[in-house]
Amino acid sequence: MKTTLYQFALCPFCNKVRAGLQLKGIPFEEVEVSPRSKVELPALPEEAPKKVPVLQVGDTVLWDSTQILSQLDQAYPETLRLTPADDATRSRADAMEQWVDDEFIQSLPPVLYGTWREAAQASKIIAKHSRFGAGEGLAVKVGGPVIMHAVAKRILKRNGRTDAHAWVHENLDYFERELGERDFVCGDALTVADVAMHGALTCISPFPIFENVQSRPVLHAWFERVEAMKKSTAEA
Ligand SMILES: N[C@@H](CCC(=O)N[C@@H](CS)C(=O)NCC(=O)O)C(=O)O
Repeated sequence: MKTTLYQFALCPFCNKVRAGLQLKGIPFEEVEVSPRSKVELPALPEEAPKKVPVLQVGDTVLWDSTQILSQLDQAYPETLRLTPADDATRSRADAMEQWVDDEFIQSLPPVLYGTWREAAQASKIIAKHSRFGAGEGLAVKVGGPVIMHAVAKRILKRNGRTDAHAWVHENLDYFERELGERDFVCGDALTVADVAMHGALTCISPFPIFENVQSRPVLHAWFERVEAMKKSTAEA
């Protein structure tokens, strides 16, 4: 069945779905969506927000990263299962996936573009990876830092935070504590919780903050473990 992922290259939710597809060994095509017009998106039902990721499997259009991952287990039952079968493990995996989506991903923009220097650097990285038209790309490089800086400040304020880096560090500490000495968040088997965190971290890998991930032995070892699984699925 032809499978197409409609995405923004640097969207954490899209990276989550991409990681899920790769870990399951499902071949797929990627379509980079224009951030403003989103003209590349297939026709969506009325109830679906005009957001990425969108996944088209044959004639079926799926949206929302969490929904997509759980539907993939049903659509491709013969591939690696990402949603645990037993209720207790399932609820832990779901809770951690939600923590990544609602808390961890929220804390990223302020470290990616909280200072003017970070915002200027981030806008160049974003313009390079995104499908902006020539004029739009230039506008992102020039005007982007101002908008990004304002967004970062607003997110910090809304969450009652003043120090963006301390917030992300607290979140990385929390994830490492939850991982403990396990190979994966829920134990020996990889679940949607690992896929969500791996996607979010892949998305920040082009940015300087990623050095903090690599300098944490526990987190780094876990990240590489998931990477290795992706590679071995691709080679199989
Ligand atoms: N809950 C959704 C969130 C998706 C989302 O917020 N996507 C953003 C990109 S990171 C988007 O498409 N934004 C474009 C817009 O809101 O116009 C999911 O998990 O897929």
